[in-house]
Amino acid sequence: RSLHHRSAGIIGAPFCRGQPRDGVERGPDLIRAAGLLQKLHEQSCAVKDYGNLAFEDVADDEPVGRVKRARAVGSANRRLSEAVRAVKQDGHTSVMLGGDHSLAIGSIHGHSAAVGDLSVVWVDAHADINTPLSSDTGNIHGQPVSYLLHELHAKIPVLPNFSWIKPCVSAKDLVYIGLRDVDPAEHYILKLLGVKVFSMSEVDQLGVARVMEETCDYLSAKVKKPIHLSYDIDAIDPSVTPATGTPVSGGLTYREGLYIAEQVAQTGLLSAVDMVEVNPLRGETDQDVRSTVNMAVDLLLACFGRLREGNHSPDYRLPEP
Ligand code: HAR
Ligand code: MN
Ligand code: MN
Ligand code: MN
Repeated sequence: RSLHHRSAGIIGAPFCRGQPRDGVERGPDLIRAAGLLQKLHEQSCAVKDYGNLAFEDVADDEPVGRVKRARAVGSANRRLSEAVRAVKQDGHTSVMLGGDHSLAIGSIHGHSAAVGDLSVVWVDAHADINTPLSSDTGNIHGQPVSYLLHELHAKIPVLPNFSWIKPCVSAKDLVYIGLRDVDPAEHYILKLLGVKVFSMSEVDQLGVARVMEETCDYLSAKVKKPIHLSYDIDAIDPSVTPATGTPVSGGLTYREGLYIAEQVAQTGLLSAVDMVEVNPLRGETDQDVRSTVNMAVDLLLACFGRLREGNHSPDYRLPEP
C-alpha cells in the first residue's frame, strides 16, 4: 500500500470544556503552524483542511451531579460527530486535532456513523473510561469511552445534550496502550469487561514491538475493522511532551510513541485519528511547547505512512546522467 493514495481530512476542534485548564483549545492552530499540512503534502499525502469547528458558548452550564460542562461538551461533540462523518463520506482518513479528549465522543461516534463497526486503539496515560457517576473529578475528558461502549450503556445517566449519543464500540474492539494512571472504578470496569490493556507495565515487560504485534494480531483476528486511533499526547513521557494538562511520569519514549503510530499505519486499516490534549499554556518554556507540538506532528506523519527507514513513491526514478 503506497503512501500515494492516502488522503487526510483535517478537522480542528478548539475545545477545552471537558477539563478545567485553559489553553488546550489552541492545539489545532499550533499543530497546523508547525507545518503539519505541508509536511503531509511533502510525503505525497493528499490533504484537505476542513478548518476549525465553531462551538457555541453555552450559558448556565451548571454541573449535573458531579459532571462539569455537560451541555457544552454534548453540543460540541454533536457538531464534531457530523463533521467527522462528512470527512469520512468524502473518502478521507479523518484527522481530528483537539482540544481535550472529551472530543473522542464525537470523533468516534461520527467515524462509526460513516463506516459502521470499528476498532479503537486508545493511546493514553489514562483510561478515560469513568462513567459520569464513577468520576471523582467530574471532568468529561476522563469519561469519553464510557459513553461509546455498548457494555456500559445501562450505567450512563441522562445528561443534557447527550441524548444523541448512541454507543457504537464493543469492549472486545478496544485496545489501550500506555496506561499508568487508572482510577479504581476504571480498573474495575477494564477487568469486568475484559478489555485488552497494555499498560506501561506491559510495555516494560514485552517491549513496544511485541505490544504492537499483539495489538495488531488481536484487532485483525476475525473481521478486519477500520481502526480509530485516539492518541492523547500525555501517553508520551512528560520529558518529551510537557505541555499537557495532566502529565504523568513514566510514559512512552519518543521512539516508542512513534513506533505505535508506524505500526498502526502499516496495518492499512487506519481510518481516523485524534490528536488531543496539547496545551501550550501548560509548558514552562517555549521549548516545552515546541517539543510537545513536534511530537504531535511526527506522530501524525507516521500515521500517514512516514517511516524512519525512509520512504519513496512507487514511481520514483533515479536521475539519469
Ligand atoms: N481519571 C481522571 C479523571 O477521571 C483523570 C483523567 C484525566 N485526564 C486526561 N485524560 N488527560 O486522558 O478525571
Ligand atoms: Mn498518483
Ligand atoms: Mn485522554
Ligand atoms: Mn491522558
